[in-house]
Amino acid sequence: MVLSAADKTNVKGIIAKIGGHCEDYGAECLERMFVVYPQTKTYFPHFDVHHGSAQMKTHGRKVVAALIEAANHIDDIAGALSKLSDLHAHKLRVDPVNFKLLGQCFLVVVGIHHPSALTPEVHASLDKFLCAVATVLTAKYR
Ligand code: HEG
Repeated sequence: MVLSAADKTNVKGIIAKIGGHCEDYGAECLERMFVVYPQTKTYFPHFDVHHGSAQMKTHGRKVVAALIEAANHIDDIAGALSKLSDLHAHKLRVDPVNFKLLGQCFLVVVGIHHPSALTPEVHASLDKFLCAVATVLTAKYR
């Protein structure tokens, strides 16, 4: 997954709009993932997955904060998410297909809140970035 210079600029631009909304966007993204793809709930048996739950807000904020961290280190995503990569590979063992699902939900949330910013070009760059993050988080599985 090679991000061009234009991709990096696009990702940084759209991510800059998300910084102040980690919790809201994160919780919304998780809620969509659990409703649209209920199989993803199997990884969260210990969570209250209802709209507005404290766990959804806390976890949503963590996920979006990690995406911002990755965008801030876009030339070394593997380094920036190294610990998270260990966690997902060795402890959580989330099937890689689920990253695509979370990514789709994140794109929808960004599109709803920033419709004019999510041009087709920015959409494409953000999609590539989310794929790059997913690759990093599933890289240590074997
Ligand atoms: Mg993962 C924990 C980020 C995809 C299931 N995830 C975490 C944590 C972060 C994170 C920051 C907290 C780590 C910690 O407490 O130290 N996750 C993250 C990103 C992405 C992702 C950035 C993809 C973009 N995660 C993902 C997917 C699933 C999943 C697709 C399952 C469908 N994550 C998962 C679970 C936990 C984390 C079950 C532990 C939650 C908990 O018990 O608090």
